[in-house]
Amino acid sequence: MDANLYTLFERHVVDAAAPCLVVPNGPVVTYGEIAATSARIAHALVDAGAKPGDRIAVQVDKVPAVLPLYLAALRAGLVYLPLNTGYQRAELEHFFGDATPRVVVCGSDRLGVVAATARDATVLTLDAHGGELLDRAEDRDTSFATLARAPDDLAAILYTSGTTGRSKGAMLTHRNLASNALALVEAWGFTRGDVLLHALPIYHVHGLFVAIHCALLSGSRLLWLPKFDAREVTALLPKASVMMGVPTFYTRLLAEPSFGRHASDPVRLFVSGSAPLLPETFREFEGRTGKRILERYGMTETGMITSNPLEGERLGGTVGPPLPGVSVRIVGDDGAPCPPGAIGTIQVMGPNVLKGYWNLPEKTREEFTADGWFRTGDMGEWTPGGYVKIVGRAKDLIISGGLNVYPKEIEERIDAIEGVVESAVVGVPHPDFGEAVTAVVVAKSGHALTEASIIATLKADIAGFKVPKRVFFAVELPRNSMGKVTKAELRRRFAS
Ligand code: MCA
Ligand code: AMP
Repeated sequence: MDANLYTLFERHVVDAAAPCLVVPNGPVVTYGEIAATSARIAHALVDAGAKPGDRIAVQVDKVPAVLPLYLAALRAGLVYLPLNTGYQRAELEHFFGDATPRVVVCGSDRLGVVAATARDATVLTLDAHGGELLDRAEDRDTSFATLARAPDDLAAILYTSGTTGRSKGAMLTHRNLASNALALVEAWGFTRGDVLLHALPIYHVHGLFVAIHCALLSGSRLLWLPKFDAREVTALLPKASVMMGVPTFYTRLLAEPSFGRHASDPVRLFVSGSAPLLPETFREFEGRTGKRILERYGMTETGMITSNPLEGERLGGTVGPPLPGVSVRIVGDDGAPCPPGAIGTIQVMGPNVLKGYWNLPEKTREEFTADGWFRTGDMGEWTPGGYVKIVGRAKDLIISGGLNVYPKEIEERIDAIEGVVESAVVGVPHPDFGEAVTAVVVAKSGHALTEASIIATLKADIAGFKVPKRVFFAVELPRNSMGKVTKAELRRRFAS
């Protein structure tokens, strides 16, 4: 049987005239129109030379046409490779060099840098008002024979940064995405009547797969916002029934004076994930709205792993039990399963777990145990009731506003700046982003470096969210007896 994820979506469309994507004060796009546009775009991509299995990289603003573009890629059997719009030249060079996309779709403001970095690809523009991709698609047929795919064929590659400082491409199959989407629709009770307020970016698992797939598989509608703005979201929430967000969305809503029961009462479900939701945010939100945020836990490599329940008790500070079909184990240093209350590393197995890392068979082997479990790099424990509680990370990772930053990548860039002896990058608590990327730099004597000059140098090369919010200078970095920089000490020292 055809395992193409698009075929699964198509099977769930009961009313082609029903709205699928609604832009406030803008167009309403029906399921039928999305299908027709995706067919036209699929023809245009095939004409551009894209063959099944080819990668199509997409670095565009959150314009409505991204949705049919994503579906067109699935229909044509291509491998969708979404890229954060903040990525700069150095990052793009790595992604394009590694994934060798056949087609790159980008905003016209990015055309110069994309054309210079994706040399062997056909580059097509896509903006709010059109672009070459839509020009080429315009007169094409509104039907397209979706290519049959096997369950293990790739649907997407999502780059995720790593401890080595180099991003690696997580290969996600049609089975990975379909199994997770079906589990979430069931677990979160999505039905045709739902309206999902969508303010997340569409180049990560959260906004692209978790949110969009829930809507497409339930025939519900997406209330499509280009980005999160607390006041606008407060005004629109009465029109929605579900909102998904990172913890920063919730802290910003709580800081918004107009946010209260008028906004939250019509919403049946608030979901949070991608970063830890502080217990005080969970409590404050319940106090203000009478509703408990449903926190879930996931990874790019695995999709969603656990979720607090829709019915039943949602516990702040926990991420709930494993989703149906997903197995989780928490193991100690000796590899033995931990009893409730004992901390260990979290491992996952199931149809949701990635096929491997693109071009990195060795890395793929490392991240799986001998008996086939995927190592998340997160530390956790079971509650007596079978919920997972995440207590920390074994990996040296900073999560800022739901976006991952690996210190090593930033340290390498800072160390390459003239006048720097060495550096250490840590995450310190931040009221808005949860954690803030913070650098501590040891400079050569007589250097002319300043905090502003280091930040400016980094901004030219890498995405803004990775650039340290603060840079401090130190005479030396604290080290333990093994000579390793003691980051815990730096975090303590610079926490305030
Ligand atoms: C933007 N900036 C940030 C961040 N976002 N700095 C640190 N951390 C961030 N997350 C910087 C920009 O570079 C810019 O810097 C300045 O802030 C303003 O940019 P702007 O775009 O206006 O920011 P914003 O609109 O306030 O965005 C903050 C945000 C956004 C709403 C929290 O980052 C966001 O939507 N985050 C969600 C990320 C997400 O979807 N994560 C899911 C990953 P300057 O002014 O200096 O240029 S998937 C995942 O993690 C797994 C699978 C899971 O479980 O979901
Ligand atoms: P990413 O690589 O962007 O997919 O981020 C995945 C990582 O985000 C996980 O390994 C966790 O460290 C973190 N994460 C996701 N959801 C949660 C959550 N609800 N609580 C704590 N950490 C989370």
